[in-house]
Parts: sequence; structure tokens; C-alpha cells
Amino acid sequence: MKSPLSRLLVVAGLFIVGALYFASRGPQKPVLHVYIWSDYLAEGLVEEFAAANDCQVIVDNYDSNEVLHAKLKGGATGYDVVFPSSYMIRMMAEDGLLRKINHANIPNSKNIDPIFLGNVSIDRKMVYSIPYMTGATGIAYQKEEVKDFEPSWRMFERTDLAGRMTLLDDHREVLGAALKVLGHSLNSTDERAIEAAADLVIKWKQNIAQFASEANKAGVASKEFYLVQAWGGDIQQIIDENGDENLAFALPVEGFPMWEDTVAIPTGADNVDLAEKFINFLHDPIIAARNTEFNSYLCPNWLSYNNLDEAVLQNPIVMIPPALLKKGEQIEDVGPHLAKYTAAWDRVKSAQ
Ligand code: N2P
Repeated sequence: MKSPLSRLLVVAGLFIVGALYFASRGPQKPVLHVYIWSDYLAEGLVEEFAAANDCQVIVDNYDSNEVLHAKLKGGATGYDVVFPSSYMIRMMAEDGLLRKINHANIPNSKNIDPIFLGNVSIDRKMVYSIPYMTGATGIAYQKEEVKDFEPSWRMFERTDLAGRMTLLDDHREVLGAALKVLGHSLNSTDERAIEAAADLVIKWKQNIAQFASEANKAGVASKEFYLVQAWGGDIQQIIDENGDENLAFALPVEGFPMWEDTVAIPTGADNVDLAEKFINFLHDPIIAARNTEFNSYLCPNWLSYNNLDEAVLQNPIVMIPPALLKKGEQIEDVGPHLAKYTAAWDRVKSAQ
């Protein structure tokens, strides 16, 4: 049996260990949880925000709107800032997943380009979301490996490239590209058109290695893949990093998807105050320009345009020339017709 003295020593020892542990952790800093598409924030921004606001920032990535939507709908709480595409906002708001924006706390929301807001945005009054970036979807390819390249979605029919191509893992993007090839709007609500697009994608599926919205980037950079459907800025980033002159990006002649990603605060956010500060920070004209220069998507913040480097203003991936722009079509919210797209996509995914 232990003596009372040794018991006392054990208790005192435990107390000291506990005290040292808590002292070493110091006062807890507030944490901002950011859930965002990958490669979307300029290097250093998160650290600068954390230092300026004496907080910790944790960044998690997703690669499709469906993953984000399912996660929030499944009850995931604690994300403070999310970046859904504009065509998702109404649905997510109806599901009770987004807080209304308090513009008084995000004064930089007045920097959003009014022409963009009026002509492109869906949530025009910025009730649930604020524009973040806009871009286009096309084809990236290795010039040396792909002979007789044509800027056409029909490239996915090229059996000589079988196993060396990827399509995005994204139903609106992929069915959208096929709808354009068939001469339809990529926001078609006609079931026959959507099913015909699915048939075409099933044909393309025979030639692709996989559906990939992440692995396409490193894959085309390393030449594991020769030709991939991709978001333009993602490819420009690889070109910026590797200086790979053989990697090119083209917008298909049949027409191509364009989209607007927004920034929003989920209803389950723990730290709304920091979330608002972060969104405001993203729309500081200097920060917005740094982000665009890094990610090669256009932040529709009109005060930021003056801060953009001439090379970025001349880059057709960032500033799509008007002649090409005419061929682009924004992905819109198709409301209840979305069920036709999900059914068609299920058929694509299960096709052998
Ligand atoms: C970020 C690309 C996001 C574009 N890397 C898709 N909305």
C-alpha cells in the first residue's frame, strides 16, 4: 500500500504536468475555417490575414460544387467561408445552408464591378454571396504529344489519345461541353438534348483515363495525360510554375462553359466575424489583384483592375478576347431541371 506522502507526490506531479501543458499552449487564438477550391488563394495571403487578425486560418479544399453542397447538407458545421459557383446559391440558400450577407461588415463589397454584377452574376443583389472569381473551361494539351490538335470538344473522340485524356469530374461542365457540340445551350432544360449529350459523353468516356478535376493538373504537367478538360487559370498556374512551353490551353470552337465562383458564409459558421473580415480582405483592391495574378482567374473587383500587371491584362486566359468570349456561355441555375442533369450524369458514370 502506498503511503499518504507518496500519494501526495503523485497528485502534485500530475498537477505540475497539467499546468505545464496548458501553459505551453498559451491563450487559444480564434480559428477561421476556409473551405475552398484548390489553388485559389495567392501564396502568403492566408498567413498575412492570420497575422493581421491574430487568428489561425485552416484551409480545406474541395473539387466540385456537389462535394461542398453535400458536405454542408450532411450537417458539417464549422466552415466559416465557402466558395460555391453562382448557379448553386439559390439551391443552397433554399436548403438553409447560407447566411445572408451583412454588407455593413463587408464594405469592400462595393468594389464589385457593377457591369459584371448586372450582366453575369445570378445573385445580383449579393444577398447570399459575393462574386469571387470568374473563368472559362477549355482544353489543355501537350503540343508535342498531340498531333493535329483542333480546338474542339471532338478531340475526346480521338482513339489515338485513348487513355491519355481526362474530363472534369463535374456534371454541368462535361454535359455542358457535349451540349455545345450538339448545338444546344449548356443550360438546356430539354431532356432529349441532355440525354443526347450523355450519349456523347459515354462515347468520350471510352477514350479517357478518368474523370478528374484535380489529378488533371499534375497529370497534364507530367505528361501522364496529353489532353485534359480544364479550368483555364489552373493551367496558366502550371505554365507559370514550370515554364512549360509545350503546354497550351484552348477554348473550343463549339462554345465553352464560363462560370462565376462566389464567396459565402454557411449558416453553421462558428466565426462569422472573422469570416466577414476575410471576405472584406479578399476584396481589398490590392489583395484581389494579387489573387488574380496568382490564380489567373479574373476577380470582378473593378478597383483591382488598375493594379493588374500588363502581362495579366494581355493574357487571353484571364481576359478572354471579345471574339472568343462570344462563344462562351455562363452556367446558369436550371432550377428543378437539374434533376435531368443528375440522372444523365448517373447514366454516364455507370456506363461501361
Ligand atoms: C480553382 C478552380 C475552380 C473553378 N482552382 C471551378 N469553379
